[in-house]
Amino acid sequence: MLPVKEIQERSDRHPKPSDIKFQYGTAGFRTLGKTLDSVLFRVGKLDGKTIGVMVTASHNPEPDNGVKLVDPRGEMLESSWEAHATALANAPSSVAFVAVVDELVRATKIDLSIPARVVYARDTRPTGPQLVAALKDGLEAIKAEYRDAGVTTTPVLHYLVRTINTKGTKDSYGEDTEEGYLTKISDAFKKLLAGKPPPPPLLIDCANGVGALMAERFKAYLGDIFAINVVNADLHTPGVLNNSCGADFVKVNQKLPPSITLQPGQRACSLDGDADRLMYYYADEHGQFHMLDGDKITTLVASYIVELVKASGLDEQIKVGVIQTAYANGSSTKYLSGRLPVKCVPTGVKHLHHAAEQYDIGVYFEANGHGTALTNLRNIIDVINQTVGDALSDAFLVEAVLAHKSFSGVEWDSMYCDLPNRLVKVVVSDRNAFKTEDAERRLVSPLGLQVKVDELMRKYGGGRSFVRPSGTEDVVRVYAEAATRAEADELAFRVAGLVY
Ligand code: NG1
Ligand code: ZN
Repeated sequence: MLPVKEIQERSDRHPKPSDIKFQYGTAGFRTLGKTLDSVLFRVGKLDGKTIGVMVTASHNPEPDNGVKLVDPRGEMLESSWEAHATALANAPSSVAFVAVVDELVRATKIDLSIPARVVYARDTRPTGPQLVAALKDGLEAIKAEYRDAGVTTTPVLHYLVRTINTKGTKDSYGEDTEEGYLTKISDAFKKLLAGKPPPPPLLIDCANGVGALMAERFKAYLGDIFAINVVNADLHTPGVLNNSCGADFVKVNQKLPPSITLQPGQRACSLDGDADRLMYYYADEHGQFHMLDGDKITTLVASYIVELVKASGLDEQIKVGVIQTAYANGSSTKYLSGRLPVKCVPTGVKHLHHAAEQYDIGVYFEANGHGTALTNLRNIIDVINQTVGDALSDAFLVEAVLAHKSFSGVEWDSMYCDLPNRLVKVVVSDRNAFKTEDAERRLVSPLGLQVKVDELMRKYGGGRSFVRPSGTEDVVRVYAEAATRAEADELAFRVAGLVY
């Protein structure tokens, strides 16, 4: 039996704002932190296994907040659950909410005698504690068992969900603690590096977010094999989170955060606000900044894995593949396509992850640095968080591969030359009017718009552009790349002009 009265009473304490319709987007529910209280109350899923709830808005500004739901394997929520979560979040009243819960229990044959189990965490946003309190209230209403993982990174939460669910089984993934996470990743990194000269010290920009806590803690586990220098680690000054620093700032502005100075030849990286995105860069001998984004990481890692597989004579047995989205730089797709299978899927880790599972080793990084490699090769498997993109473990993997290949940033960067590109946001009255096909590379609605985009593209030799609605912000995104910086900018702004 559902504890109807209890759920209804508690739900009344977290009313849904009547003017808002919540959408489960690319990576969960995301909006201004203060409007999300009712969503948090409502997301606690009813099931026997432990699921994760991460309260974060990732790379978005500090006043925003959101929820990412983590399935029992530690991966992103299965898409069939998104519809349920959306219905729960949008029920207009507590009575309607109970009805939706009731329907859900029936439709998914949930056994109410088994308590729901949830582990949750939050990043450092000021609205986090209030949202976690609403979540806790929701979990108590359905008599769930819960564990508060405190303030930690998204990848740590994914790790905890996976380890809790596999504890004591043959699939055990490690100790279900932060220490377990730190030990697993640092031990594997040390094994991967064995016999190689230690990498140069790495500067890590933590976006003034929760990644700083984990980066600091790694120091004690890495000993003297790898020195990390943590910067942008201010977790107290209001307004600094993701502000003029972090992975998204670097990717969008294609420049160094103003707070960082690099010596010629120095390599560094930036995380986002919940430490699941990674952006690398280096200064050349003239001190000039060069960005090494998710596509460059894919290329480095995938090529290295292909070499390993070939060297061990297993290329017939082990299928290696790369998954990209439409945002991957055209040069990276060209470079990779000549060497291994490359697939394009819609934006969002859930699509990438699923496609990567079709290979023995599947590598995916979104251009913005969100990604991982799914593999069965020991050591690599352990240094990479297998459940989700993990900026810190990805950085260790990059360093290990660079050490094996004796590459500096320059050699890595020269694997291919990025096509100049531009990403712009367009605010429209209704982003849901924009529908796409072909892994988001073409518009099917509004009717006739794609024809106009095609016409424009033809004017730019080697130009490519596409339009899609964002799943995390109330905007439409326009991407363009072309042979020169000026052409890429012009194409992007002309296509954006069509979208208004
Ligand atoms: P949307 O807002 O759907 O474009 C953005 C990123 C995704 C992904 C999600 C989740 C771009 C162009 N889009 O999605 O790649 O990382 O956020 O955080 O970078
Ligand atoms: Zn993130």
